[in-house]
Amino acid sequence: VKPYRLVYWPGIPGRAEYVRLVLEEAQAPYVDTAQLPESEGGGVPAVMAALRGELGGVRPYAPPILQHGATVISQTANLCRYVGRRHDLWPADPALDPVALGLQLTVADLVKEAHDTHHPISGELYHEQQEDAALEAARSFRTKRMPKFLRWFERVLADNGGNWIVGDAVSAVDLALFQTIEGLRYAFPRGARAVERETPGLVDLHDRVAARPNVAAYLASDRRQPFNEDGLFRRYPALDE
Ligand SMILES: N[C@@H](CCC(=O)N[C@@H](CS)C(=O)NCC(=O)O)C(=O)O
Repeated sequence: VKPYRLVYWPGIPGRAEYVRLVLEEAQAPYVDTAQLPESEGGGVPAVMAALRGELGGVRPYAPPILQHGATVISQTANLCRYVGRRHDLWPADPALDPVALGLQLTVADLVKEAHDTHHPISGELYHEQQEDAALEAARSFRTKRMPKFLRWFERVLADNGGNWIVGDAVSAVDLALFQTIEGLRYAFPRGARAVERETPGLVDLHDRVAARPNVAAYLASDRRQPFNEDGLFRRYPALDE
């Protein structure tokens, strides 16, 4: 297997974490520029170089970015599918490919809405410049949007037999649901627990993903970065009240 190179901001798990989980579950060889010193081609300069188009191909709009041989691609869901397909972490049935992609993109929608609770006006402003709007956005997210998304995933999981969200085996989409639940629990400890009472199937899926040997080994390693207040999922207690 050609090694993968994942290009992402250092210091936060962020959206790259969705791709890392697929690479780790697959035991695929990869370099993570977020963990690499600048002197070895990592760090912020690696992201900036990729955004300038220096990896070749179409210059990416935003990280995470994946380089694999001559292939240079962006968009988290696209990366998860790309790696997943090469390592049996994506449904092999061609009819299920667009179905899985639809689910993976819906995870991305949920993640974007979770992110936008702390940046409801603009990603170009600091959170501290939009705190009042954030309170409002978070209330709506916790009470309406997050429950709507999670109840829907719960239904889809049940409709598929309860084991995996799509197809008959674990896929990148299951890993993404695991990571999203982790993030929601971090950002909204009270809000997430309240919804989880209604989504026992998703909680069970989360636990079964966490217990997979490759995932468990990754979670216990220093490659797994903790959530923090610079990332996608942030814990601002006021937003969970
Ligand atoms: N839809 C894209 C969003 C990518 C994205 O927003 N990346 C963030 C970091 S997680 C970023 O650096 N964005 C810069 C920007 O949007 O200007 C994806 O899912 O990959």
